[in-house]
Amino acid sequence: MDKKPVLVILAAGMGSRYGGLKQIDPVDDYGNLIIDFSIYDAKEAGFEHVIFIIKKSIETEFKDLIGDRIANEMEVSYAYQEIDNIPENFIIPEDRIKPWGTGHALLCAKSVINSPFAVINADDYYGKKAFKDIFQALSNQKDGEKYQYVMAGYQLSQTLTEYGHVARGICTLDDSHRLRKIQEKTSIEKRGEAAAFTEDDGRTWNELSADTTVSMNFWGFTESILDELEDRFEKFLSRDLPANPLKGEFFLPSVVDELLHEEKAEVTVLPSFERWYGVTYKEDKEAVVKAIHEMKASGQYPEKLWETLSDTAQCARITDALKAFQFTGTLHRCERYGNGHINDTFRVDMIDNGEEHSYILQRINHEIFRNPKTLMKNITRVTEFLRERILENNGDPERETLNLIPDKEGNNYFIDVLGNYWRAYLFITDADCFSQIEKLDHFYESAKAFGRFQKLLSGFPGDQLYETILDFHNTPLRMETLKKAIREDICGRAAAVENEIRFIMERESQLGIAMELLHSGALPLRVTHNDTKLNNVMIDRTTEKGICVIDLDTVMPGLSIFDFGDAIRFGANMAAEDETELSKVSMSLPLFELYVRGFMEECGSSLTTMEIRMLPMGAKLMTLECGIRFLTDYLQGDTYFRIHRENHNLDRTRVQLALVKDMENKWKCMEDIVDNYIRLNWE
Ligand code: ADP
Ligand code: GN1
Ligand code: MG
Repeated sequence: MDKKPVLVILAAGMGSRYGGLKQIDPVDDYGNLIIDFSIYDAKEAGFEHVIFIIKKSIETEFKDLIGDRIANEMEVSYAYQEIDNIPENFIIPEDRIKPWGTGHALLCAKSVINSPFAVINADDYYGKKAFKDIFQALSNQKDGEKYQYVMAGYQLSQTLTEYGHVARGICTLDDSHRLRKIQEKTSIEKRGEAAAFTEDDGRTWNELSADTTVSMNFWGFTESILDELEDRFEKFLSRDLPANPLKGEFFLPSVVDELLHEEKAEVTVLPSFERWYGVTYKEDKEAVVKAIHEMKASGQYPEKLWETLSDTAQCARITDALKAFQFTGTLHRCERYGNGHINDTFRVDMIDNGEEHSYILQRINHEIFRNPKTLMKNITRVTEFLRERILENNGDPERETLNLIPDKEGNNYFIDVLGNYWRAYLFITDADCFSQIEKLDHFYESAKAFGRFQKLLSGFPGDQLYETILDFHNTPLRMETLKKAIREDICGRAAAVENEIRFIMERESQLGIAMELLHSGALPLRVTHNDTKLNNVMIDRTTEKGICVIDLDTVMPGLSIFDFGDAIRFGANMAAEDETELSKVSMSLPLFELYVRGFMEECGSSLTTMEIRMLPMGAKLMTLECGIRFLTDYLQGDTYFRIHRENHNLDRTRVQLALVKDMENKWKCMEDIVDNYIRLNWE
């Protein structure tokens, strides 16, 4: 049986003060909450298992925002505090909504606790020392004649706020640091260096000295407390509740106090002189953020805290972003959207006078796009240019190109307090994005859309575009990065991917073909999309035409064969980009032919014969390059492409390489398709 001390976190009331967990403000630039710092300290002190006590109603949100991320670091279990979780012979008073209190919360975790355990509140910052002391005490403690418990004792002056009153457990100690009694005072105010409390709404005040020991609800118990809680909760329900049926609470410290009076328990107080931090009042937040910042600067915490930072944590400021943009109406729904590997994308639905207005809200991945402001300049220019062309062709610019929504200050992006960049677009309704071909025609239509995109942008001055990612499709350079990742092998994964590395190395001499033709002038530099996956084009549900090319982050000077090639890599593959059954991977020649036709019909007349002849090579190079990039990311610890499972980037690599192999087998046919097309249509 697990007898190592575990950490129990009272989190059932978390977020209730803010109207939801997502509204809790992070306390650093990485979206971490106070609870993250407590868990970090607990892990450092030796705890390996956390039990969260939460309400069922917040379960999904809790796991999303906190639990799943912590599960990467510690063993995580859950217990649920519900108001109807009371002994059978009792009836919940009518109109009772208030939970039954901290004693009841802990009781709800009885079945999952089977070792000594520490208890903390989710919202309080306790400091490293308290975790170390409590863990050590629990590791050595056993009940004797009396139950042996511990408590972290804080100095009252270290736990007050400037901004209002607080509730604290006032402790009386004996000479050997044992707790004699603990009394909850709910209205304590700071008075200079000391404090005072009132129990009659401020008519009279009783002074408290600065060094009074107080409890912040950080306890260390043996399992014995759980039986005591069970027993006493029944007594509370029958004896105390009738006097206050709607508000009466069963408090953990009161139970400890009773046990002390009955001389059943001994509580050793472990003194902490550290400062407590919490956000009782919104004005407290600034001090917490500052303290965390300073503790990071002095090396007490690493910058990022956790290695794996959840997307949700990164997006913790979405509420600010939602308020920042000029959306019409009031918020109805906001949820994660799409299958992009790079940005955090949300669909936002607003309601105005019964009418729905939908938008796409994106947090730009600024780790990848290092200069989001210039990126947004590109997108603004490109969409304005396309808008004019679409109007000239009597099209509908609201559906045929992306439409940026400005923020309330008129900017095309919004920067939140964590330094995240957000942008918003009109949501293109009644259209779909496909991750795999469902209908042949859709692929043809996507080819036409990307071909048209290329043609429409042919008049766009390429020198006005910033390179949002340098050397994006410089395949030989991508190869150098892979070699570096193999040499450094920071995750120790290289040995296991020898076959994949060999496959790529065997083709190294081919990687520079396109770059050489560019440098010799044989292939012209154009304005291209550079990320022509099928799911970066929207297909109209009614007309089934490729209506709008999206994901404009990489619109830059580039090669037309790359736009063609990347689309083949993704859309002409009979398997998904991350298929694990490699026998399903194959490049469909009919799909290849279809794409050649659609692409050429739209932009063929503006391509040179050399460009057209090199289309198959574009497909092969883009597939190899993508395999190189996925493998590099796998070796470097999956920091670039968003992954959804273990070895995801390795699975993606293997698909790309299998596809390259299949293209090599079909090479002659691919060239024939293109040659035939030239012969029939151009000669
Ligand atoms: P990423 O760079 O992460 O791929 P995208 O800009 O491609 O981000 O957006 C991700 C997904 O969001 C797209 O594949 C598409 O499904 C959806 N999406 C993006 N923009 C729009 C839009 N304006 N209207 C409807 N859906 C969109
Ligand atoms: C990324 O952003 P998204 O998911 O459409 C990547 C492409 C890769 C593709 C592989 C900016 O595209 O270059 O080919 O994943 N985009 C960026 O699926 O790196
Ligand atoms: Mg995309």
